[in-house]
Amino acid sequence: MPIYIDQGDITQFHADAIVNAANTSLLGGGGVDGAIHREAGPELLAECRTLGGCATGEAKLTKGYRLPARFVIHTPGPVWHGGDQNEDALLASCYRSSLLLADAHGCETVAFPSISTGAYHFPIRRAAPIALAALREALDECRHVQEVTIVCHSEPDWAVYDHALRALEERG
Ligand code: AR6
Repeated sequence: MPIYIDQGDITQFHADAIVNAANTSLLGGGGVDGAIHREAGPELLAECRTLGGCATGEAKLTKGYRLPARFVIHTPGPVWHGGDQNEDALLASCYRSSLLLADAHGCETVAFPSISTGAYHFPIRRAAPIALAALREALDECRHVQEVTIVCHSEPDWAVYDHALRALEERG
């Protein structure tokens, strides 16, 4: 399965597209969103201002400006409200929408952060298998994407995704 788990700073990752765990305004914020805007430079915010925001679970694409990545795909993840507010389906939709949008722009390599598991408090042990299953399913529909990497910021987060990937591979 062409899905890999890495640890580091996604802003430094060399891929055709990196995904941003954004908010619905698409006008920047903290966490990985703040880091991506800082590294990309002010042109990124200028382009984001033209997009008119984005619904939770959907995705919009911009250029990557000063980032190594050619494109940034912005997707607002669900805020965790306890699990009965459609959070699982919305999270899966973030991964699916982002991957299909990257594919529609001819991307071969795409990197994701762990969407919603920071400021939005989605429990990471629940998020990881949802993310991986959604990516695996969407990969079947891709014409261009050949490699997807989830770039975890911390070692404990990396371990959660690595474990979830092994479990998915073992189940086949
Ligand atoms: N590279 C990779 N992962 C990172 C990086 C980085 N440079 N920095 C943080 N992370 P969060 P959310 C990880 O809070 O939960 C923003 O203000 C972080 O450790 O960035 O979807 C937006 O504007 C965590 O595992 O995103 C929204 O308002 C993961 O990225 C809100 O936060 C996601 O944490 C979105 O919250």
